[in-house]
Amino acid sequence: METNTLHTLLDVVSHFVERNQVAEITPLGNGLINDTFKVMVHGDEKPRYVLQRINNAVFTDVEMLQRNIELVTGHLRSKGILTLHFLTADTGKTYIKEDDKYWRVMDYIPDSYTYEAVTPEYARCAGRKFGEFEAQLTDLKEPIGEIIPDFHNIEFRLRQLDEAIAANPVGRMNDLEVQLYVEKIKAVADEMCIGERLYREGKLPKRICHCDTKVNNMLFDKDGNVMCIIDLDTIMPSFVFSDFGDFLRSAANTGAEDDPDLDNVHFNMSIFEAFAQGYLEGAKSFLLPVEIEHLPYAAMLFPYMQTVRFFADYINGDTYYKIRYPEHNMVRTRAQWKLFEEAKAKSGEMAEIVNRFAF
Ligand code: GN1
Ligand code: MG
Repeated sequence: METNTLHTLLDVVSHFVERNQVAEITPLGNGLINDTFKVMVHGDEKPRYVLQRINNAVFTDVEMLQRNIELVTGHLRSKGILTLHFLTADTGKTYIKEDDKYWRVMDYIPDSYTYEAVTPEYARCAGRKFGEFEAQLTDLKEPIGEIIPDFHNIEFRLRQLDEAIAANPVGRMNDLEVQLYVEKIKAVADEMCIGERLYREGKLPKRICHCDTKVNNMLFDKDGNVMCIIDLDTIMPSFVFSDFGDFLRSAANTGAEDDPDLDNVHFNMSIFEAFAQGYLEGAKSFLLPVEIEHLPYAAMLFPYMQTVRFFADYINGDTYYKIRYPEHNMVRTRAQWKLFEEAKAKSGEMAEIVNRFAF
């Protein structure tokens, strides 16, 4: 928090709320991109607002970012669905720019909880909610901008990896283990690009998706019901595989995303089964057979894509993801690869489960 002193944070917040209302501002959550804080107001026991510094190296078009979010939240709200609400600043916009930094403030949703791991029961509920979320956005008339172009395009991510390998800016390609991972990743690259091929052939549509359905991007109430889907920055047109795959990448992993002990990392089929059941219920009104058939592929694709992304960042010298120690991105790479291999081994079983619930 070095650059975000309390004084700066107070200055920023005062563009959105009365400065002398604010009692305390402290860090919140563990996202890898934006910096997030909770804001306490005098006389309240629970936080009132969430303050966020938008990472504009990642989200370069903040105007489009907030426009997308306002369109989506407005649409959901008009259907009576609980969603994030952003405060309008004294500039008339839902964000401010100060010293080349971008900030926004949203209402804190009280009595809500986030988890890094869930039970099958919670996963079923999350699946239904993400399926419904996509269904609720199918009739959004205004176009949503592609806030990070090619965000979940695995062909693009593989090209970025190739560029990192060729540039080798910090010499990490000299390591034997790194070279081995390059080989392993390339050996399955072709089969992992089937989604993009189907899209080019006109067989697979894009939908408005959340594109960051990590388990910690949902708020649950104390009984395990999903209250609200959060972290709406990456909402954009994508294959439904994004939302299905990224939830399982985080929730079906019995270990941590960056688990240094690979014996902890397994793909939990009970979570897959429960999530698939919930998701198919929530999304059945619009899903095409080609989307349903490829859900097991989605469960493999996301650990694979995350391996490629963490690995490219490692080779690039850690310029994208926040890291806590020098080898962090390599540790993440190993853990995501292990998860990918397990998911791949279980894809037949996944297909049987999907068929059971879908047809
Ligand atoms: C980032 O911001 P956060 O931590 O929710 C990333 C996701 C990755 C994830 C890996 C904009 O999400 O795509 O899957 O880290 N978001 C962006 O944990 O790159
Ligand atoms: Mg997040």
